[in-house]
Amino acid sequence: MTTLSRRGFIGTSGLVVAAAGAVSGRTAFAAVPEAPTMTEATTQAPLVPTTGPDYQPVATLNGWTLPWRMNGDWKEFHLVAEPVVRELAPGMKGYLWGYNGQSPGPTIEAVEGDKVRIYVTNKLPESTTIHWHGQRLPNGMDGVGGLNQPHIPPGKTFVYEFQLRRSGTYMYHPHSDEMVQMAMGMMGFFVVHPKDPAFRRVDRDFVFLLNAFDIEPGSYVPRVAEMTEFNMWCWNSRVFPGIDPLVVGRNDKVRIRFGNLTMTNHPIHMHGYEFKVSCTDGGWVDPAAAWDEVSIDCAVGQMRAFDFVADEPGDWAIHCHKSHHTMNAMGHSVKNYIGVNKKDLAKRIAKIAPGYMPMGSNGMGEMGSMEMPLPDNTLPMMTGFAQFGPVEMGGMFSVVKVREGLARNDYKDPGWFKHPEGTVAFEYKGQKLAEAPRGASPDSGIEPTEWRIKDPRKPNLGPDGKPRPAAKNPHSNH
Ligand SMILES: [Cu+2]
Repeated sequence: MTTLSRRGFIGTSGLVVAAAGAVSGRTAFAAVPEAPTMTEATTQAPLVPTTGPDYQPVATLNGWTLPWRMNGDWKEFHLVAEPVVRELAPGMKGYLWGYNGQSPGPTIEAVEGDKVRIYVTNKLPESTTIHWHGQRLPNGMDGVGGLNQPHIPPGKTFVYEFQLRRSGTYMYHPHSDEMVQMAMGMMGFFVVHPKDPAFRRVDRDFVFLLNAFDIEPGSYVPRVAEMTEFNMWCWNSRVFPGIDPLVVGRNDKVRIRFGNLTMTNHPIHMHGYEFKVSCTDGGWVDPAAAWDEVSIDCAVGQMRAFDFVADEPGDWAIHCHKSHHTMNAMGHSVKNYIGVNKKDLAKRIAKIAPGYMPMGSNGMGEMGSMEMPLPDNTLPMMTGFAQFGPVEMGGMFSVVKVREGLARNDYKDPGWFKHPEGTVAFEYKGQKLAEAPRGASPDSGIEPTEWRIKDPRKPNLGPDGKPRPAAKNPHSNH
């Protein structure tokens, strides 16, 4: 009997099983298990186990878990390395390389002690391999092309077989033309659940990989030789506002796991809570050895998992604390014009370049609320809207949404947090303030930025939820 474990996908639409005949109508096994493919870039329902030991399945941010079949006592998976089109956020697609239709590839989930057989079919135009980062396994299964095995030529299928000796947090990626293949998006998460279902168990378990691309505005293919100047800082090949929220129930025990396959470190910071690092790619952290943090740095090639109890409801930001990593495409040659009055200059430039608009005299926040003309297939440097206005972010940024009364395994976006009355920062409207005595500050003669909210996808609402009056066009200042 072929049993394809995909009960968790009921109600989701993106899973495509190419060879449906392999599931029904045949009594004998197809030689190679089918290789499902995913068409959606949104977070798919976790894959609840139907056989073997119980575990809380992980939720892959903007990703999915690879279905498997049992063949005797082997758990069989099939990965296909292939070119893919990945939506980084609405409005931008990348022509990447990945596995089974997406970059990153699907998450592999299994249980400590499982014997896994992983078929890898190469549909790339060049050779590849897969390295199982962090796993204890026979040396010949470690996936370094040339060192541990021949490279897998285009069109061929190789088989990896090993027993999962340790539970924990792992990933997979090529060890063959590595620089190009990882810069093109080839990677995936690999979670091994403990044999004892109670060991370090949580209610919600999120996983994602930190990855980065350099895709010139208006183009689709990453520049693979880049070392430092990336312009798309991603979680699972997505950038804000394309990264789904991490939805959790109040008082849930929550784990967030990530691995870094970029060229630099990322201090991941979560608002609202302190947490403890519970696991690395080297294994579980003894609870007695963990201390409270609100940021944890993840170096290149490392993985970290942290745990917390979600006892504070709200919309809590989670992001990389390098501020350039919470931006989308930006020119690094941008000058700092803070304090520079460009009004007269603007008038003169506008005579020869109609529509010229000076930027940056009051900081760059105004860019977060403007609808700027952009080349095709790129994203604004800072963007995204929430209930109080523009979020002025991009890149590695999302929101942990903690809500009362969510059903177990309900990951639907609950919308914005309804703040209890009197718990939101507010404008002082009392007695007019006396001029505070202070030293003279330099006067640039510049008026404060005119506040303007515009999101082509959403109605223009104020904090009271009512439509805002039309704002004066800031482009008409020439
Ligand atoms: Cu970062």
